[in-house]
Amino acid sequence: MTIQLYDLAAADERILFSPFCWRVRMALLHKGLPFAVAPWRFSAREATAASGHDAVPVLRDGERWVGDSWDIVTYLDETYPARPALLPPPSGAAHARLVGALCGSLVFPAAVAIAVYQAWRILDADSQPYFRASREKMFGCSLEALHAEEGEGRAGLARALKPFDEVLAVHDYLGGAAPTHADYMLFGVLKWTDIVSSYDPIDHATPSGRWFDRLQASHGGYAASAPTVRG
Ligand SMILES: N[C@@H](CCC(=O)N[C@@H](CS)C(=O)NCC(=O)O)C(=O)O
Repeated sequence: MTIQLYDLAAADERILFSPFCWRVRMALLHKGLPFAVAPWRFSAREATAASGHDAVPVLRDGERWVGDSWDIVTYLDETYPARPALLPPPSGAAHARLVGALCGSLVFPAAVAIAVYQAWRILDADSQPYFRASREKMFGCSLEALHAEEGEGRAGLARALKPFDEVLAVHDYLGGAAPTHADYMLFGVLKWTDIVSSYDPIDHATPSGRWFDRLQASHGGYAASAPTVRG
């Protein structure tokens, strides 16, 4: 049975934008595992109720449900060891966790200013009140107050990506010559901003911008061809 990936959808169900789901989507492509995407909404969670998880991504592989993007990635490496490793031993897991931690302290705060208000705008009407209330509680301010206009949004993201620019000026990928899950940890966050933002948030002339474009083009241009609010 094909793996099912339950993935957060906008009102337009072709627009799938969750940073955590993008991490998993790139991981599935990396493993070369066929999968089908099942659109999921905050207002309609029944499809994953049996999984015991109240957030996406959730993966269904045969009879097995797996939730949480990190747990899914470790599951994929454990279950499909003959396919390319996402967290290659001995250091792959620690390396990807380090990138995840840098995302948490640097990149997510910059991305939140670009993406959270703009994500609310594209949700289905039934999901919007929940999303607004939960995120305003999480961030302690209105979605509008959180939002950065284009100049400020792009500058904030560029600043957050400086440490990655230093690495990616020398190495094609955070994994070195080829991507690992360390790359997808960062890519997921940037892809979220790329999909929901009315302006292109990424400076494509920087090392991290060129790296983003390389990953966009990978797997037959899979990520590059994903619909965004800009088309
Ligand atoms: N730590 C989780 C976070 C997943 C997460 O927060 N997903 C969001 C969508 S981007 C969600 O489904 N939230 C459910 C909610 O807010 O009720 C992971 O890495 O998978």
